[in-house]
Amino acid sequence: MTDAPASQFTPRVFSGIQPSGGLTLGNYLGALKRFSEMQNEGRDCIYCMVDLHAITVWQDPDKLRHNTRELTAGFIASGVDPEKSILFNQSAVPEHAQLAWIFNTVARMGWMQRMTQWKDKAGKNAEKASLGLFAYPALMAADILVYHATHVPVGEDQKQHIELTRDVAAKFNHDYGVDFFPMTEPVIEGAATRVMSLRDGSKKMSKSDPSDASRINLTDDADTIAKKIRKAKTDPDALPSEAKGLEDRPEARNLVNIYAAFTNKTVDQVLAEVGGKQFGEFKPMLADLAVAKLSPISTEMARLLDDTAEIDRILARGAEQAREITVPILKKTYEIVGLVGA
Ligand code: AQP
Repeated sequence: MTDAPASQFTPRVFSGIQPSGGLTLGNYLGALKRFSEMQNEGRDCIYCMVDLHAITVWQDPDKLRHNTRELTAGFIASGVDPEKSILFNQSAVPEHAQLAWIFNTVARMGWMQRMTQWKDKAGKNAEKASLGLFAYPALMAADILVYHATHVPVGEDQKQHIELTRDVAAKFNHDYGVDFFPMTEPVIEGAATRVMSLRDGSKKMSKSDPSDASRINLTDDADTIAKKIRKAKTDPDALPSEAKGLEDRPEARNLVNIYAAFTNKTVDQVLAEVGGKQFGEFKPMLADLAVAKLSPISTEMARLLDDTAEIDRILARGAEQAREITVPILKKTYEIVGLVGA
């Protein structure tokens, strides 16, 4: 009665993105592009602006409001259709935080201390980090399990948090002698599950990196995108003709992965086309491709952001739809735990 396989549950996809800054190419290729593909495969999809996660590090309130609406516009402009998927912000569905409290009592301190994102973000200053940042993975487990979600599309960096979500579900099921929460499966697919910084091939591209040159923002104009790619760190060698030749060349591998993800090709297929080329020739090809793929998204985001009232309406409707699922699951959880009056 501990490991309720995802296959016993109605298939349901859940994922989220923090409104902690502007969207990056990493968020697009690692998450958003996959989100709209899964929706178009006819799956039952729920996507969330995880604003409660964002405030685990300081956010200026006005910027947080703006970023939440901009992120919503980014989802829609990337192909997530609010008529097909449920789209909302986390704080508007209180069951996420309520279930997270229960999971705070299930998860163990040692589990949280082992999370690499906690170690990276709290760094040497763990004493000064917020309690919320430490408990972040328990809230993430609640985000997923309050829908009994069976599949979570994420980038490689979130794999450890999904494993922790499975640990929380298994311990809850075991402690209370039930098969209530599923063993959610991560979906980590494609050539760009870990897009790296353009300035340092060993670091993830991130919206909160202090260097703007390290990332491509979805709101960057064509000239800025081309300039950032032209200036991306590389090595002096020509591109190899097989993926094996990219081992120990993290910056070269990153640019080829990005090209492959945009064209839905494998790295070997891309290298069969561009192997032997110098970066002086490959970078303009990549820049043209990135501009062609991202410009329509940034134009559509700007158009959507002209009408914030409409964005707020979409979020409010999504929250109502989400609560049709979360209210009964939280009620049942309270009953299992023995909380009176649920
Ligand atoms: N560089 C990346 N490559 C592939 N996927 C990525 N994701 C983020 N960066 C990359 C995926 O995007 C989704 C949303 O991530 P998030 O915003 O909730 O948090 P994050 O992973 O911490 O992203 P950032 O950009 O690094 O945000 P900050 O700087 O605020 O911490 C996830 O599926 C993630 O895997």
